[in-house]
Amino acid sequence: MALLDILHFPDPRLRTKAVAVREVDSGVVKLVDDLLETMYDAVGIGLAATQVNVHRRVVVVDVSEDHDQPLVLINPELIELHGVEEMDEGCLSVPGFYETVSRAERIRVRALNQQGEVFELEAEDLLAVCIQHEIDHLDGKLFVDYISSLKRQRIRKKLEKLEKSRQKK
Ligand code: K1U
Ligand code: ZN
Repeated sequence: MALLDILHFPDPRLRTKAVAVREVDSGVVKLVDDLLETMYDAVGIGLAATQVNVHRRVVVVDVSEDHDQPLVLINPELIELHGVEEMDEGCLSVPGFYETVSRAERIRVRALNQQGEVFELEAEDLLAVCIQHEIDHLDGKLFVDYISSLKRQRIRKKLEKLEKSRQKK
């Protein structure tokens, strides 16, 4: 397993649309393991392959308190959306910023698991929000796209400044 570098907003690579996985081969299994290791190390509840500059439709999620219930979604598709819920979201690619976003409160998602088998899952609340957030990453979308352009610009400037000061070190 390996720890992968997470891209930060406004890196344009985060805007890449990921391509579907054709076969869950050993490369995809390794990617899943590396995503899980990277997500747990960064203390996140989700991570999409896009965030580590791999443009394949693979995400991992774990919203359990003990970080022991990993969920792997390969080629995830939202097949049902119900209700609306507002929740504060963060993102490992937008470190240090949290904003309120409106999303579906309950969803049904279809995906492949790490064994390449199709499954469907119903989710609500934080799990539903997290899955929608991760699928957005695969489509090159970030939670900051749902907030005002003024707020987004402020976040962009702060993260650019931080990145410049990191590069000087
Ligand atoms: O995609 C990511 O960058 C992961 C992101 C997922 C997410 C968080 C909150 C709402 C929707 C999606 C994170 O995990 S950021 C870290 C974070 O917000 C968090 C960490 C532990 C518990 C609760 C939230
Ligand atoms: Zn994110």
